[in-house]
Amino acid sequence: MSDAPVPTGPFSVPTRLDHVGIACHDLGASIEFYRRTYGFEVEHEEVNEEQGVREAMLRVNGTDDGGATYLQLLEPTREDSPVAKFLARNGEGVHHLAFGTDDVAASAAGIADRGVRVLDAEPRTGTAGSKIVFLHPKDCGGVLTELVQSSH
Ligand code: V0V
Ligand code: CO
Repeated sequence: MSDAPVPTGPFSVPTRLDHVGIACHDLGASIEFYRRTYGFEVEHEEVNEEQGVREAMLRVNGTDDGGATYLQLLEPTREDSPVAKFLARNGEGVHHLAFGTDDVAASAAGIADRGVRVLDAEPRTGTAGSKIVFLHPKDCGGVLTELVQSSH
């Protein structure tokens, strides 16, 4: 066991699992799989040109901070995008985890202080106007990790 303190503050710690990002070749087919198999419905769909994805958010459950937990289905819009690269290497599957926080910049700064590389110097625009940053998977046990602050 490490002697390092468990982070409880003063930085803004993530409070929930916001979404699991899943890379797929065909967004429509993937949406249909989750609808048919589990009954999950699309709450929001958009194209994010900066990230090179067409994506759908499927609500799984609400959370006690008033947020929710989603599956985020991701289809690449261009060959040089992170999701296209991931699909070429691994095929379809889990691409990232996203933790929800009330203050993404403060959370990222606190996590950077703990020696984890934050890939975005400034938060970028995520789904439905949210603010997002990514943490390097090599510093997170092989898990590409996102921090997200929702717009509402
Ligand atoms: C790459 N690697 C991963 C990974 N992608 N490991 C775990 N999970 C992933 N998803 C590993 C890869 O196997 C290599 O390991 C190493 O990282 C370098 O990967 P690379 O693809 O060759 O190189 P990079 O450095 O060009 O790209 C990797 C990173 C990139 C993670 C830096 O994908 C990135 O910046 N991702 C953040 C943006 C993103 O993913 N956007 C799409 C979701 P070895 O072979 O060296 O061991 S957009 C989204 O979620 C939105 C909009 C939202 O939530 O609202
Ligand atoms: Co995401």
